[in-house]
Amino acid sequence: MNELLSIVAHFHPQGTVNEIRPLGSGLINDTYKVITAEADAPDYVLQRINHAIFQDVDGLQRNIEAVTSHIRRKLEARGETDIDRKVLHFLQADNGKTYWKEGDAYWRVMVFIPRAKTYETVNPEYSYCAGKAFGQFEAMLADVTEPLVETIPDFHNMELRLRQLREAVSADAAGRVKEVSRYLEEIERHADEMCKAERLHREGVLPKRICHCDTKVNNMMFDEDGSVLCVIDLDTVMPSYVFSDYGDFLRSAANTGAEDDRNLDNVSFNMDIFRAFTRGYLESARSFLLPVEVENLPYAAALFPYMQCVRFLADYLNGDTYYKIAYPEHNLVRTAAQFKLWQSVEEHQDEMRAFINECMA
Ligand code: GN1
Ligand code: MG
Repeated sequence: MNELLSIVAHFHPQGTVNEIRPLGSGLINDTYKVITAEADAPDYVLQRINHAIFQDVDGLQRNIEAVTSHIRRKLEARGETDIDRKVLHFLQADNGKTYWKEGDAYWRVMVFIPRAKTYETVNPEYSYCAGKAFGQFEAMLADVTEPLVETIPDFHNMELRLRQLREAVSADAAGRVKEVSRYLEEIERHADEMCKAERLHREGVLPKRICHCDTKVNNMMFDEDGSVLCVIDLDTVMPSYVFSDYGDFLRSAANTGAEDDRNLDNVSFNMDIFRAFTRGYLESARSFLLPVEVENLPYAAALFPYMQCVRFLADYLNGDTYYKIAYPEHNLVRTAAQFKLWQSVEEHQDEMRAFINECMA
């Protein structure tokens, strides 16, 4: 607590800090809530940025500042109210930056958004709102002029993720390859078709746009009435295919089970969530989406559980060096659950295509 307090002090929050306690369920950064004593002083969120993963912290924070100030200007121009609950606000530290380096750790502080909720699961009504919100998020960011860095280069590049898996298989650092052959075979059988986005991009037909790239359902803040306040966890905001935001939301929200469900009978693709989210997303994004982007949304829905399966499996084979785990076989359980979800998504390809055509008609 004392160490955390002295870090927070570099950001000069309003009020007196009463308590600092762990917050959220992210797999990458360490997050705390900073609670102040006075009723009129805001609470804050303190985060240690995982700079083993985000190696260019300065570039990362410059991205976030560009994006949040851009959104703030748009909301002001639109005459929105309650703007401080609709876009994140990062405090400046003594060094004039929105992060502070202490020893070899990097920290940042943002204002805590009061009376907002996050969910691990959502109903169709909330999914519709989420779809609209992500479409609007992408639309608002279409005219950012500052060049953004890729905070993790090639983050959602399926070819790279497969290469990393193959390297993990060859190294077999944890001696686990023998346990996972059934996953490896099935992944390899579909590898080419899953790398379609990279091919379309090389052919010059699929653009990169500024996307959020971590649209898990728990990265959205909802207001008490179910409307979306804002999206959080902006570390991965960078140029990518729109498939990223569309696919990763469905991967998390349309899973009838948990991301790491041990009971695979719980895991399947929920078409009601799919329909509601897609309807919302297309309403706000159809004005800028190209036909190639719309046509490939069912592919995107399959791509993300597939990619996440590949990433969890690679981490399992590497001996759990990337994702936080709660028990030794956690990454294998996650792999199995994402694998099952991917298979379930594949069964719905035709139905998804028909629904999207209906929405676009
Ligand atoms: C990580 O930070 P968090 O927990 O929201 C990961 C995502 C994965 C997700 C899987 C930088 O997100 O890409 O989809 O876990 N973020 C990074 O739950 O790798
Ligand atoms: Mg998160």
